[in-house]
Amino acid sequence: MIKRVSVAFSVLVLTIGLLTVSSCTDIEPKKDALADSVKTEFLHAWQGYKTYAWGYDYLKPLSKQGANWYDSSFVITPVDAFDTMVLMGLEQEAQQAKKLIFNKLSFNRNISVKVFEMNIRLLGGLLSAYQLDRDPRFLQLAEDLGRRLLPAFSSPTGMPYRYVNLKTGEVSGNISNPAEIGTYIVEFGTLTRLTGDSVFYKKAKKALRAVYQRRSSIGLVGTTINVDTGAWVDKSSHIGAMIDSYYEYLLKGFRLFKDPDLGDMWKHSVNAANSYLADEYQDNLWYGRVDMETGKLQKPWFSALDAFFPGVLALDGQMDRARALLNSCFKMWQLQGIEPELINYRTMRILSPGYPLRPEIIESTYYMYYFTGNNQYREMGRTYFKALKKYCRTDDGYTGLKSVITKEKSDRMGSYFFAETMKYLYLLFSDPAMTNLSKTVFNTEAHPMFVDDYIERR
Ligand code: DMJ
Repeated sequence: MIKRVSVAFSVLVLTIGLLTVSSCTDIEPKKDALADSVKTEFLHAWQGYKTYAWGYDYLKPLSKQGANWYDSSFVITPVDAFDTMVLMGLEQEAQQAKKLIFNKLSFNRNISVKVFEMNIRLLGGLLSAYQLDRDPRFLQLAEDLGRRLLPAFSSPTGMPYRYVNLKTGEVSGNISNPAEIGTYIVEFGTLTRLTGDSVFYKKAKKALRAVYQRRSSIGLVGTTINVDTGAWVDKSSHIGAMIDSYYEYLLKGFRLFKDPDLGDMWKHSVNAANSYLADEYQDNLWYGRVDMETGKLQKPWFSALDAFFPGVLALDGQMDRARALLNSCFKMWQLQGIEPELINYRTMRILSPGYPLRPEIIESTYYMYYFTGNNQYREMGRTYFKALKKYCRTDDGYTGLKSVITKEKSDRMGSYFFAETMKYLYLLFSDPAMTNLSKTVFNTEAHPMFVDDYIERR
């Protein structure tokens, strides 16, 4: 039985899965020295946030000041960073973050927020924090937020509006997309498990299903949809921005809750994606942008966000595809020594040159290493880490790039750098037994949720 401690560092290895040793421990289980270097760099970034942005949503590392998403702060960086600190064993920093969260975070505010982002970063972060730390205030905040997001799901189709006012429940934004509609089941389902109130799971599942039911005759979904009428607005189909985590949550929802409906939806959806989006070009596997009705290729484009897909394929056991697609992603990274936002994979021309510290390629590399133990993936990780330090490190943290060609820096250290980029790098270099992916599901912001071990610990 797990003992409650101030911040549950000793709990962590138990919770994330050391007790139930992962399947790949016999392959290459050892921790790499780079895990400690990643931790050092995490601390460097956190120090920058503390010095210049304490209490704000995120740090602008070049102008050395904090900034918020809305008129006032939701302390998004500390919430996103907390479970990574726990994972890294940074007790003091986690205590600082925790104190700040409880001092500053409240949701009773007359602000219209983006439902998707509040869910993946804040609700996801608070739920993981609660499951790791057991301080009931994390769960109280999570439940309060969850209830304030519920009015978003009041559309005639059950698909959520994009924005909701946290105080009044007023909604807006009826042209949404599969990702912003279908990325709730992991967090809302966990909230149902922890509170016993089924409303969260039901709303999230209804929304996911509403997208799925509107798939085309060949099984694909489009980019934008009207949540009032259920009519598609943009019928371009792909695995990138605005669709990505819809796929991710079909599989992860199934793994977390063992709900066969989600498993069926995932199976049919991924089969359609593999049939119509996959594009083998000059011996490299990519996933392109096609018409959802005909499957006809519209744009041979691949984005940094699409690089989450090898990880999801690996989680589903589709290792050959996962391996091939990650190799393509790595080629994209190597074009300029760090990953551009968007390329044409047939010409290998860069269409959008920014790099906002994205984690997806690192996330997929972590999954591949976890499942194969092949050192090739740690080598990829070394390449990412070296490039991050070379191009994105500043005196006071890390920042994105405006252009991977010129390497000119932008001025933002988004909270997902702490939640995802550093966490997946750390996990990649840590003993794989630190996590047990048959017991743990990371939400799309890399906040861990646990399959079956937390109800009895409540
Ligand atoms: C994160 O906030 C989440 O991973 C989301 O699903 C999309 N991508 C960003 C980071 O790139």
